[in-house]
Amino acid sequence: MKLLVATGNQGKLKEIRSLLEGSPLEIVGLDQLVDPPEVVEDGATFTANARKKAQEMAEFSGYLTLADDSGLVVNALNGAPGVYSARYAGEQCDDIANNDKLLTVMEGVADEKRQAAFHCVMALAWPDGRCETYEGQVSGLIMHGLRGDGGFGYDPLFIVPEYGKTMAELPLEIKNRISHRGTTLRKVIPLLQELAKH
Ligand code: ITT
Repeated sequence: MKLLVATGNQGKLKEIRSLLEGSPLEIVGLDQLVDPPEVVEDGATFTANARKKAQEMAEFSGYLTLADDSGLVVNALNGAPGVYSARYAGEQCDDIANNDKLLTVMEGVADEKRQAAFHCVMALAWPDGRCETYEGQVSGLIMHGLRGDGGFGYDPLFIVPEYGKTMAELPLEIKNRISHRGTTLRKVIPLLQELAKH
């Protein structure tokens, strides 16, 4: 059975592929579709955006489709960057610019007020419009500088207290074990395995 993983983010795709390794699913990437539509992520919540991405791509492709909407929620910033995590420093920005902006706005925030969490919502959509969502989080703290070169996005700024390391310093296998994305995808896997049998 084929599963379209509807993400243009190579970091997410690598993690999802690794988490689904050994499953009977054949993973299809967006690069295998001809002229896929640009989905406008204008939802107010991770759930709304995840559903929109999954449903539009399932309808377009005819494949069972998995989409991930995720981001960093920082307590001292009232939940920002949240659903704007990918474009925190502007529409055409990259991870470096986003991390720079976060460090700048967090300047002067005391250590005991630097709590944050990565949130993930995954939507599984069928070409007939059905859609189910799943979610997961991981808590941590925002560092004062970058550390590590693994992962992607805000990983070098996000310290996981249990390990005393940033997400970017942890091997992929450990990130997947504890991350918002790993926790969420493990909730979807039983259904995917069931579907793969038919
Ligand atoms: P797609 O919509 O194509 O999947 P995207 O990068 O635009 O790709 P989102 O809208 O869900 O995806 O934004 C997610 C952003 O949140 C991502 O670009 C990172 O900045 C951040 N993020 C999400 N998961 C992360 C992780 O595991 N580590 C670090 N940053 C993460």
